[in-house]
Amino acid sequence: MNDLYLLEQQMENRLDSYRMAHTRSVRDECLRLAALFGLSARDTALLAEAALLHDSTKALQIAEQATMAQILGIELTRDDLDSPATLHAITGAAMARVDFEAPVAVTAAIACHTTGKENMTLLDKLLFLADYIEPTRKFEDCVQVRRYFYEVASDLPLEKRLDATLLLSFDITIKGLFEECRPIHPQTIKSRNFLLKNS
Ligand code: DGI
Ligand code: FE
Ligand code: FE
Repeated sequence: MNDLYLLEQQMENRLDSYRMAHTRSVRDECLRLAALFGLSARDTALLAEAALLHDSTKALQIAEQATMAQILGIELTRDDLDSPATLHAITGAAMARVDFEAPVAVTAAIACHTTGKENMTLLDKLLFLADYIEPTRKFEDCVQVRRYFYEVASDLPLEKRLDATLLLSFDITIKGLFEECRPIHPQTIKSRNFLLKNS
């Protein structure tokens, strides 16, 4: 596990100020959620580490990310390449593993922070949610999901509240991509269907 203070400094050197502000805000949102869900000190630290590392490759060109994947022997599918906005989750997880020797719980959460996956762990879900609702995000979609989690669904049991919020976020993302005529990564659909069936 990385020292969180040192890791924050290292990310500061790699990210532009806009993405660093988002990254810090995801980390802070993760700490709030960790307290709400009663996470152990170790899980809280893992979640904070995932937050600091989650968008580390977001600024790289698609071609650079494809090359990075190739060098590391990671096979990108046609679907991954058709939805380039989702690539940074795959390459970010690889960067966390190779450059920072991050634990599996951290790399796994980073790998699914954009499309989700079936059977997400609590850490996966909390990073996903924090990334969507951190307070610097002002888009209407983010405002709606934040309001749902902290206000509309606040009386639901925690696990149910988390799953219902993730389901709403997938629906909103899918609807937005559809309306903008952009490809929808099949994993996003699978993640949404899994939650619909299992929550
Ligand atoms: O990296 P962030 O901006 O912090 O957030 P993110 O990792 O959730 O990425 C959001 C972007 O990813 C946004 O432009 C929408 C896009 N996205 C999410 N799911 C899909 C997707 N793009 C495609 N094409 N298909 C998806 O399923
Ligand atoms: Fe991201
Ligand atoms: Fe992010």
